[in-house]
Amino acid sequence: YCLSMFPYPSGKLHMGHVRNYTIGDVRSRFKKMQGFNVLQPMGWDAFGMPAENAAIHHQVAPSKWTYENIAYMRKQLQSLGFALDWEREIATCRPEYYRWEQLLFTKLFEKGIVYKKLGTVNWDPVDQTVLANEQVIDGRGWRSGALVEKREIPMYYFKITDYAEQLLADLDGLDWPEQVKTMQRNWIGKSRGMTVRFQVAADSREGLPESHREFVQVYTTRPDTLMGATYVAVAAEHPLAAAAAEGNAELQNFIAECKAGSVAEADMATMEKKGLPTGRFVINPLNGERLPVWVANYVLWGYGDGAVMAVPAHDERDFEFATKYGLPKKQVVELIEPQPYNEAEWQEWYGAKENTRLIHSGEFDGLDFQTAFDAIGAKLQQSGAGEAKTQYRLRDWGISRQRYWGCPIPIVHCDTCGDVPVPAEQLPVVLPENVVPDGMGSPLAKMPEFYETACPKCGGAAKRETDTMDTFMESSWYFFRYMSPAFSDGMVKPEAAQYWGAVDQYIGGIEHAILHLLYARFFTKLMRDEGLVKVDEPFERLLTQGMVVCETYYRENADGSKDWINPADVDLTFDDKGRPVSAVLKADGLPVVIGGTEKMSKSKNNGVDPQQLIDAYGADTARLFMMFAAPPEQSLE
Ligand code: OVT
Repeated sequence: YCLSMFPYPSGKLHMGHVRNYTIGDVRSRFKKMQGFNVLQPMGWDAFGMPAENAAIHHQVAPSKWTYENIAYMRKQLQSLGFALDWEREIATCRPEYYRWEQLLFTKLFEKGIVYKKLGTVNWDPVDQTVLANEQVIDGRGWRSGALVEKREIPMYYFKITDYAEQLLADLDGLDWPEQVKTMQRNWIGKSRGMTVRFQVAADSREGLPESHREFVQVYTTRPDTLMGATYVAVAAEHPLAAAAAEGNAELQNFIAECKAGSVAEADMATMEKKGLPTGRFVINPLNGERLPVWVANYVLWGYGDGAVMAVPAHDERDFEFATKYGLPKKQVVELIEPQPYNEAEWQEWYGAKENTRLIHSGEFDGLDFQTAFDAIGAKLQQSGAGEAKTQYRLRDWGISRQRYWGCPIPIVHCDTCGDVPVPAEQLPVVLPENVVPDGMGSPLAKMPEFYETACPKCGGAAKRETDTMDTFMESSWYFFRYMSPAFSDGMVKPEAAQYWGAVDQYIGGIEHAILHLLYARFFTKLMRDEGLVKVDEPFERLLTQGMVVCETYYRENADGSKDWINPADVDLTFDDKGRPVSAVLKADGLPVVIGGTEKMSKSKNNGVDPQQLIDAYGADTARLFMMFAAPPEQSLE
């Protein structure tokens, strides 16, 4: 079973596709010539925002746009002569496909593996719509330009955290690039650490709710540095922050600012760290020291306890924060071969856990990391101030999207019976096609003919869920569907699943190293636990192909902005090593600037259309070029 990642039907094939599918075809042919019975299917990852965006721009229904793109791209793939089994073609936007995803969803909902909770989304107050993270540009909606707000709305989640340990452990047995396995390990982020409770000082309890009156609880992977804690930082949403903000306008404004900020993980990592003191204090359980509590924008609510202990001397982020706000740094770990400790500048070894010993830590002085971890842990446990805890960085997977072009979530909301999963015999919940979204709100939520229904339990008037699923849902099991694409009794025919097992060779871009590959692994385990398949892992071997890159060309405008020029519109002169030395625009013969070599993209307008290559030189030449010009894992010019 040789599989290349199936394409989004975005319009026409690009060089990344041609490369991906050529590599797969070569591999398939090789195994065929060795006498294997090879399965090499193709299909379409057909739901998603590009179809909705096209609909908004060109006033065409997402379904029409999608089916036309599929027809065109299928023709292109056929003209390239790939040995694909077209009888197994699937499109994920077809009810015959997504009904099985809906069935699995309802079964998992009944088991509690799918559940509902409040989640935070980006809200565009002008377009009255939820925005995906990539639709928020500098804190503003991409269409309206309005300042984006955060909103809490009910959403459905998959309990992927229940599978964190398996997802981590099973990586060891996979024949995958080590780099991809490392990325998955880091994403899952298993850590051994400790829960520590700092008592709230007697004079700092005013206005605190019962649940948070006694302690501020934190999680740390470095309990050995507890004596070096110099402050505690809490999230803007923490009850202590709220209590401290009573009558403190500055703090109130700061809290509001934090709450409005981005929820995207990438933004959290790069944003400027800011904070304000609350005027409240907690007590270090190890030495009784009084520590100030700060509100900080880098501490997330809904992530652990929404509070962290800060050890500026041994944590780079705390170091940065303490330097900025003049908070003390207290060194409590030193290298066994001592090095001078400089309070002004961070050194790599400050965070070290090896070849170190504790200092300025009283009875724990001289201990190495592990001994200190255990000894401090025992002491905290004795006094009830903490205990060891293994934690994962992985969060549950929120799959609700307030979008039209996606798989409907098969839930009915009934005032009497609550959230009722749609019974199997009433599936699929069909997405109405031929709808042209206008970018304002969710189209399904404006269609009573879709959402008005009867409760499957009590028969009373009820309302269908109008959110659709994350498109990563469809790509999490398509490789099983290819095994029996027309099976009308479930996701996959048992005999077919038995025969094909797992994908032997999977091929695709490195951009899917984390999410797609993790979700597909998770789905495989869910399907296994439902008795649908027998394998633990979906992809035995993985090849991550390199990027297709090209020079960029541009002219600079008076205001410093750049007009990117497509390589097809440029004439080049080369040096004796074949490197381009000068470039002119074909249209006017005047020079253009040669920029760097970068991944082909729309934004840099440096994509070379593979169709031109095929038309000029033929499919064989295009394919041969893809294979010889660079090793598959490396970038290709
Ligand atoms: C191309 C690969 C992809 C993937 C496959 C399909 C691109 C490699 C990066 N439906 C999902 C998807 O990714 C997969 C699903 C399993 C989740 C380029 C890009 C530049 C190409 C370019 C040229 C000109 C203009 C713009 C871009 N890459 N390398 N070079 N679908 O349709 O996007 O990772 O394996 O084939 O890609 S997909």
